[in-house]
Amino acid sequence: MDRIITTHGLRKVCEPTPVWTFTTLDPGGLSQPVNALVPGAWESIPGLKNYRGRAVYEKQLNCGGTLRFVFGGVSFRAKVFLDDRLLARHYGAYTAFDCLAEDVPFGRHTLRVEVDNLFGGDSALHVPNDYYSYGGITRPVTVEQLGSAYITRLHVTPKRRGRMWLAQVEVALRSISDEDQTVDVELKAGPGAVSWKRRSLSARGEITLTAELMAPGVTPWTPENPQLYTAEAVLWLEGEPADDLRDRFGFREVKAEGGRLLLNDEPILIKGVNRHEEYAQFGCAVPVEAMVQDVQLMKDLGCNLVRTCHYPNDPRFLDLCDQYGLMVWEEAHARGLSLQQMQHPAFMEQTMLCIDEMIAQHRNHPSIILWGCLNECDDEHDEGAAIYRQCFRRIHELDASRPMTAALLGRTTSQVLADMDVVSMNLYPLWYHDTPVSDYLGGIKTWINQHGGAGKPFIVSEIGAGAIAGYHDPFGQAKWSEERQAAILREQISAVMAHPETAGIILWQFADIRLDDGSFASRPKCMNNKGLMDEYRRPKLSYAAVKELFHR
Ligand code: ADA
Repeated sequence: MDRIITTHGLRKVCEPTPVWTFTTLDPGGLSQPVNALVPGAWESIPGLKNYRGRAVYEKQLNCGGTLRFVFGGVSFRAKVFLDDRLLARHYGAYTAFDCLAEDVPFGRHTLRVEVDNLFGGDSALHVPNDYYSYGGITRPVTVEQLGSAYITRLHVTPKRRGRMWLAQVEVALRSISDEDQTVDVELKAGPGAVSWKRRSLSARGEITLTAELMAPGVTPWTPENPQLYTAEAVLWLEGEPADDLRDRFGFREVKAEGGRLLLNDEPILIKGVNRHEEYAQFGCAVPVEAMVQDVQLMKDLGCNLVRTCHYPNDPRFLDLCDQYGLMVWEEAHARGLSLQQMQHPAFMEQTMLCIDEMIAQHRNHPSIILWGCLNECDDEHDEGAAIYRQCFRRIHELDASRPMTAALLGRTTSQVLADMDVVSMNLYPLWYHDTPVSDYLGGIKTWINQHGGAGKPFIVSEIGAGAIAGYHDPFGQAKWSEERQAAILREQISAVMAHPETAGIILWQFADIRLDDGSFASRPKCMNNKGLMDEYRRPKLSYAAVKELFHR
């Protein structure tokens, strides 16, 4: 299923069985249809490791009535058809989308999804990059059966007033009937409850109900004690419970104040890793078992935060972070785009869509303490800086309850420091250049303070070094050896932790990741090899070095 929690007790939800018929349409594909796993990346199918093109997934379903199809993630363009009727189109691999099919006669129907992962054309965010843009239906698909109205959204925002916790709740309903209806809604959120009686829901209309609930006696969510609560909304039609939606949330407050990041008013020092959602033979369709293991490995390393570089993650991973007490910096999709790439005609629309979907879909997760966007894009020209500001504004408009940030390229040219809640920079001393870490960090921080970043928390959002797993130099001198990587990480971590003005460090990166073949000349094995582990999570020497320093 699409979550590790139950989101509906009343609404009928099923997951189609996992084997779909799969046909490639372009050269380099397969000569005939095969069985393929959903969710799955097609690169896992023998012969398709490098397939970039179009493909069709088909599934026979026995269904009828009013159906809602929810796609957790399709990489990276999708067109959804039910019996040849186009229901939806979506761009972007890393957020969910849904579509409705009304009055479907009960019987056998074909769900067809046309998918492609072709670069170029309208694609502004998925471009050849320092990670791989996979192909396929890569996150779970669910099919829901709806009545004449349903709950589209349930958001809970924890608030603190003095010593008292409150839950601000928002429930949205949509009618899928041609007649006006009168509805009742009941909502519970932790210890609080509210009900709305006899509300009018016009034909095909939508309403949003809001309330502020007191939450006496609750235990706040912290990484050490990740206490979670359930919120549940029930929609009543004609005196009968007709639909429901549940989610989990936590009571916690995040603030950026006086140069520090505060969680429930306590300063936090971030010790984190950057994790790409990817696992050796499964590509970006990471099985939940491997997600659990990743979270356990991060806890073992002594991490308190994971950054979902460079896109929103599978909600099952976020559920696990909520539950295990791992804080999250969740980031909208975009990595290293030049001004010209940011001026692609589709860039703004695709970026805003990703921000909107990420926040709407993930905002209840208490583990998310920071929203991020636009990793290392153009922030030094007026036009690029203006785009950063638009994204920051959009994030704040949608959710002002968390600080926002962006991992900037570590250079002294940024124009957006004054616009961010938290200043973050990616720095690679001792890897891409040999400046001693503390000199480099000191210089950058002084510049930040003089250019709009003074008084804001400062995070080193990436730092690290490469190593080819299994390549050794007992003297620790050879570039790409495990020994040298471990030695560099020791120096980097010690210097950042010793700097009085840093709110934390996020290492690049958790595990090695795959790249396009185009990277062969600069990235050995066509991988980004700066992982503390290889792509199968086999630890390099740096794992133990980081573990020791992070547990101090
Ligand atoms: C950047 C970028 C990462 C990765 C890293 C590296 O900081 O944000 O995606 O490419 O550099 O390995 O050089």
